[in-house]
Amino acid sequence: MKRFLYIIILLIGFTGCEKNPIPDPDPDPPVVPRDDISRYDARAWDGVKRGGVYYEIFVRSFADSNNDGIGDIKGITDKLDYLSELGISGIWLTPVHPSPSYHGYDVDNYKAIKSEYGTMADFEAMVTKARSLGIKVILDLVMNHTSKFHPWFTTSISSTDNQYRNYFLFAPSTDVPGWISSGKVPMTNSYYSGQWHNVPSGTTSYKYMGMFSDWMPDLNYGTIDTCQNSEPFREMTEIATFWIGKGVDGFRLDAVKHIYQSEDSDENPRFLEKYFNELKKIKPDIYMVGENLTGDYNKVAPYYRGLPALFNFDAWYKLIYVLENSHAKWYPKDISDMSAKFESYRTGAINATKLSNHDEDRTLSRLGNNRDLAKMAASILLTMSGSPYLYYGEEIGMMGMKSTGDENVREPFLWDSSASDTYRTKWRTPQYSTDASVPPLSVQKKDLTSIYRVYEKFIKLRNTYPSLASGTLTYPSNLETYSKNFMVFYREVPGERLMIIHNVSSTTSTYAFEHSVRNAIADMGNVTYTKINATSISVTMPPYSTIIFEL
Ligand SMILES: [Ca+2]
Ligand SMILES: [Ca+2]
Repeated sequence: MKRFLYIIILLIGFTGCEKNPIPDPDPDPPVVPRDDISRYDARAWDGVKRGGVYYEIFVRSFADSNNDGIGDIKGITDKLDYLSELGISGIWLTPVHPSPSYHGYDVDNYKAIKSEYGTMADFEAMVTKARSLGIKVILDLVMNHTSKFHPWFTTSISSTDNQYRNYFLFAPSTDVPGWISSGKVPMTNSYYSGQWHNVPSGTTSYKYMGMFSDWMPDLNYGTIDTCQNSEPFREMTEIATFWIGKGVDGFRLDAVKHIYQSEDSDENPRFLEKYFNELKKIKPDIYMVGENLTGDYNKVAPYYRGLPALFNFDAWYKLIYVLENSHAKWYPKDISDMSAKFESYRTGAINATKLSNHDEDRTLSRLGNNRDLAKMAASILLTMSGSPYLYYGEEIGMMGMKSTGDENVREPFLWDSSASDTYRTKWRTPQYSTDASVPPLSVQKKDLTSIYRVYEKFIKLRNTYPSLASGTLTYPSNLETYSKNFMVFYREVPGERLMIIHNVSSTTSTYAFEHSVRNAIADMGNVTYTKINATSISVTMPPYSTIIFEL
């Protein structure tokens, strides 16, 4: 840490009329393309996908291979080359199973592919190609509930003594609270009337529990001490084993804080621990990332007892604050504190960072359609520690707000201009991401100033430099002396140490410090720097810019 103390911070608002106190031998640097990665000497990427960047695919909206308007598995297969070139290490597919809903988070059959999405053979071919490209595949596993059309449920309601009755939670309509308070309903310790629904046929004098809605009956894993012996637990183990047999690398577990009713008790972490350990017997390197949707990382931390990775919604909410308020300097400390807390529950805890996902407003929309902020968000996400997840379409700045429906943040990916876009899905007419509002991927690939080029650049850097991919995160010890606009941190593995500086503000500033740097390896936003002497340097950072130095 001692080295940090040598940094002398001279953060001076530099608006053109103030004098830069540091002699600048090159006051008029040549104009270069704003996002030209070749300006600085980054190493060439060797093609190894070490960056650990995952890409969430909302299957229905991603790529349509057979022109029926609906995204499908073969469409994903056809676009794996694109994802590979982008440097994606793994893909997370939203549910691919038969389901009555367009989103699939209510499953009718966990061991099949929805016919609209293709066949099991299509799936196997997709996995084979992904593996050949070094891309991992994880599936969404919805363990809290099934669809109300799942045969387990339709059979369970038929009588009180059938073999599936205990798969779900029932109580007599006249006395649901009484049954809960007397402990006759496992997993549940309090009564919320909106979560109990009339059984539609058969045992109609009963109600069943459905946390989210009557379409999604909650599965019954029994008491936490015996859950591993329950039939649903055995079924879910068998289901995961089935997909592992198809070559998948792991699972994204939906709604893990709702499996047992109390989000804050140790029941869900204990349940997940049992489930994860059971599957490790089948696949020792199995990967699982859980969704515990909360704005408080302290509530997520205990879930690392059960799972190796959990999504960090709090990190995204804090980053929004950073970007909207140009208050950046503490963010590396926030992330470092979060990681330390997670590590206290699990050695090697994976901090699954993200911007928006399929349940949230799109990043660009959330940031007021400010493209500079969207680029800055990408640059910070992809240089920070953690295991970043990208939601499909973020890399081209797709837009969408949930206020009039979740579908608005799940719109068709724009591959090409509409006349020549053979893969564009058409199941829904987009409200936000239209030809008029979002340049398609084919256009953005050729545009040095596009949002896409920022994603491409920083994913490539993350794949090239092990320190960016998985290095330790540290930050200067004297953060209080820094301008709030700047985010400065270090990423390090043995033999490689990088210093990353982000200017999260609309003002050009000159950053002067005493530090020996070997060279700059990349920037965003036309950052220039001058070596004053062997141990000091001056950096001029335009608004919303980034520079990475090798130390
Ligand atoms: Ca299709
Ligand atoms: Ca539940």
